[in-house]
This record gives sequence, C-alpha cells and structure tokens, in this order.
Amino acid sequence: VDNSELLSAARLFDTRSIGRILSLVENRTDDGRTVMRELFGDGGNGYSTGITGPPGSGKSTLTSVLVPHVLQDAARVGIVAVDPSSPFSGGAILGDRIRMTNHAGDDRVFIRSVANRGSLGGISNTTPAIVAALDGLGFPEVLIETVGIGQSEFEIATTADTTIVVLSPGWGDAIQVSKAGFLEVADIFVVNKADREGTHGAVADLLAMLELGTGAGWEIPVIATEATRGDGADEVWDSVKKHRMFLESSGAMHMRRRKQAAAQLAAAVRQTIDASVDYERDATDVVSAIADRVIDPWTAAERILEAQ
Ligand SMILES: Nc1nc2c(ncn2[C@@H]2O[C@H](COP(=O)(O)OP(=O)(O)OP(=O)(O)O)[C@@H](O)[C@H]2O)c(=O)[nH]1
Ligand SMILES: [Mg+2]
Repeated sequence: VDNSELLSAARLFDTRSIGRILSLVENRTDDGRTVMRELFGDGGNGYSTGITGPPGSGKSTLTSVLVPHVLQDAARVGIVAVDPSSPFSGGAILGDRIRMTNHAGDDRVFIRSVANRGSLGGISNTTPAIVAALDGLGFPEVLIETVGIGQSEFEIATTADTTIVVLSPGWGDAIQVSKAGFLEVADIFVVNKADREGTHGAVADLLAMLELGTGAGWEIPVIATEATRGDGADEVWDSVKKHRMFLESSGAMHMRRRKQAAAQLAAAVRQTIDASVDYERDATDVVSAIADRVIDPWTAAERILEAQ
C-alpha cells in the first residue's frame, strides 16, 4: 500500500490506516514527513484539550467519561495517551478505561498511545505531530492525556488549546500546586475523587489562590468531579467549550496557535538537524576530539551543520 492510498483510507477514518499513518509520523521516516506535509495543509480546524495532573489523580478515568460528552458535539474524537504506562503510578491504562465505558468498538473514538521518548517526564516530542496529524485527518476534537511531572505540563500547554489540570483532594495546597507548575498552565482545574474527604477544602483553597490574580479575562473554574461515576464530567466539558469561546472571541486563540506554531517549528528544526547529521559517519572523529578536549561541543556542532 502506498502513502496516498493509506492517506485516503485514513481520511475515511479507517482505524488501521490511521494507526499506520501515525506510526509513520511517530517514527519520523521520510514517508512520515511526506504524510505530515500533506496533512498539515488540511489541518487547523480541530480543537485539542490537554488533560494533565499528578500521577494517579484520575486523568484517564476523567478522559473516558468525557468521551460521551465530546461525542454529543463532535462526530469523532481522537485520544492521545502519552506514556500511559507511567512508571510513576500504578494507574490504569486509558485504553482499559475506555473499554470499560463501552467505547471500544466505537469507530468514532480513536485511541493512540505515545511512548515518551527522550525527555524524562516530558510529553513525547512526537505528541504535537500526532495531534497535528489527527487534526489534518479530520478529527474535530482531540483529547491528550499526560502525567504532569517535570516539564510535561508546560509542553502540553503549548500543544493543547485548552488545558485541564486534574488534582485529587490531597493536592489542594496552593504552594504545592503552583510549585508543580500547574497554576501556570491550567485553564480549568478539576478536583477529582470528590467522594473523598477534603474535596471542599481543596476547591476552596484553589479558588482562594486564583482570586490572587492570573486570569487575563478568563476566570479559571474549579470543578469537583467523581470520575469513577462520571459525576461532573458534563460541567468539565461545558467549561472546555466556554473556554474555547473565550479564546475565539478575545483573540487569545490566535496567540495560542502562534505559540503552538513556534513550538512546532522548534521541534521541526531539531528533527531536521538530527535527521541531517549522520553521527556514525560525520561525528566519530569529532566525538574523540571533544572527549580529548581538543574541540568544544558547540564549535563542533557549528562545523557539522555548516558542512551539511
Ligand atoms: N475514589 C475515587 N477514585 C477514583 C476516582 N477517579 C479515579 N479514581 C481511581 O484512581 C486511580 C487512578 O485513576 P486513573 O484514571 O488511572 O488516574 P490517572 O491520573 O490517569 O493515573 P496515571 O495516568 O497513572 O497518572 C484508579 O484506581 C481509579 O479507579 C474518583 O472519582 N474517586
Ligand atoms: Mg492515566
């Protein structure tokens, strides 16, 4: 099967073809680039929502109960689970959750797991490309789940249009939340596991913290959910839609898309450079020279790039 046949089938939402297209994109083959170029031109109409938060807070469970709400507004939804087998928690894998909510055989729902390569705790470098590919294939909505550790919550915020931070009651502490970087990225806060003690306190703490400022025209909501029962999911999805309306009517959407474009450009530059350097061929002598301190890595890098 050649690429254009594969693309045509994927555009008709053939699940296996979509999977194969995404593998091309993920593996950064030449075919992957060709496909990405094609799809990029078709994209820009989809909307993406990031779901991040500390390990085990209920991100996967919430994502799965959001799906039926998303499907009330959109013909399909793509779900990207970044590193679902996080070594940092024993949380359930997203796919299992979705299966439990009877969306397994539903061809309106496409689930893709992305292994977190390279950056520890970061969302995979390929995640923005996967999201862009799903957008280009015609998915009107994409949900991206990623564990918020290290830098990943910042990366998700430059990939997604709306970012939901899912906490659990123990995480209401304002200092903890802002230290972890969640305050900077949250468009919507969710305090999940509302069946547990401390939920009201956590919600109140977050609201008090948010009173102190941030904002820029958007009042960040704090929503209590019990994802295992689906409670509050309607309100969360409603807030996503309100946030989207806010972004679109205030001009902030344009700014966000520019930030995403800048991040995509930076990633593409890095990948293009990586692909253009044949380390085996070009760099063995240079590596020895660096190890022997004959040349520094920055000068060596400049020379290798100039030689391309
Ligand atoms: N009591 C209670 N437990 C919940 C709720 N939502 C999720 N859980 C449980 O919390 C655990 C973790 O849920 P996940 O949805 O896998 O959490 P996660 O944030 O995706 O986890 P990681 O992706 O591993 O970081 C599971 O045992 C869930 O059943 C809730 O509303 N109440
Ligand atoms: Mg999860």
